[in-house]
Amino acid sequence: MQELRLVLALLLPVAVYQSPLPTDCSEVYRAGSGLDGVYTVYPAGPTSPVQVHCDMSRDDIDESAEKWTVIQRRQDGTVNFFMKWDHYKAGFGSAAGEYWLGLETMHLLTQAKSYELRVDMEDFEGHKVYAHYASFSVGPETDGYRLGLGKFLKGAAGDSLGYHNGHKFSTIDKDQDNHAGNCARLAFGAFWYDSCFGANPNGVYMWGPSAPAAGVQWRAFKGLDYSLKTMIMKIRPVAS
Ligand SMILES: [Ca+2]
Repeated sequence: MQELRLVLALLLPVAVYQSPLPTDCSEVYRAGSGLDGVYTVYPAGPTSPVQVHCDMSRDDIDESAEKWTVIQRRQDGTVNFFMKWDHYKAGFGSAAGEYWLGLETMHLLTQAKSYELRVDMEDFEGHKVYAHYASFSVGPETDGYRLGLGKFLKGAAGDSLGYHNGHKFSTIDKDQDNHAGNCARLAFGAFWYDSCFGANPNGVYMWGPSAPAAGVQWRAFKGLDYSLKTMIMKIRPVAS
């Protein structure tokens, strides 16, 4: 009897039910957290926690129950985005402020579920617009973290990202673009450059009017000589 008790005591901790760890903000929301803010998610499993900003607000247009996971955010120039490949792969910045989630995490998320993308942006005069795309995925590193983008659905920002669809990611130290030169170096950023860009969300933060092709830019909204105040890329599961 004594022995049996011992065996039970040893087995008990293993038998405790473990609730599944959230992989994105939609799952955080379903687990009962309804406020905007920073949460820990586990796209690569229990040993690899990742901090993200969750936008739990109800979309004013759609009534989707799915919630947005922010994968990139610019808002005040406090984080240096002119970084090399390893940083863009792993992610950098702070989920409470400006950050890049990381290409590997984006790949893990978007290969596990189908996601859509919305890019929110604002200029220094207070004009807020967005661009909404039907799908968003990032391929494996072995294929250069290639961008898979669905069709432009709506948004007054206009479509400046479609030009980047199907291209590999490029950084100053890893040129995978279609330009004879190095787009990351020319645009002072890192992105899914073609030859080179319509949008440059990871460009240098410049507080408004900027030198052409260097700031935080979205061509169809403010042209290529204006650096935006905010740029936020966020994804959510496609409602099934
Ligand atoms: Ca090149």
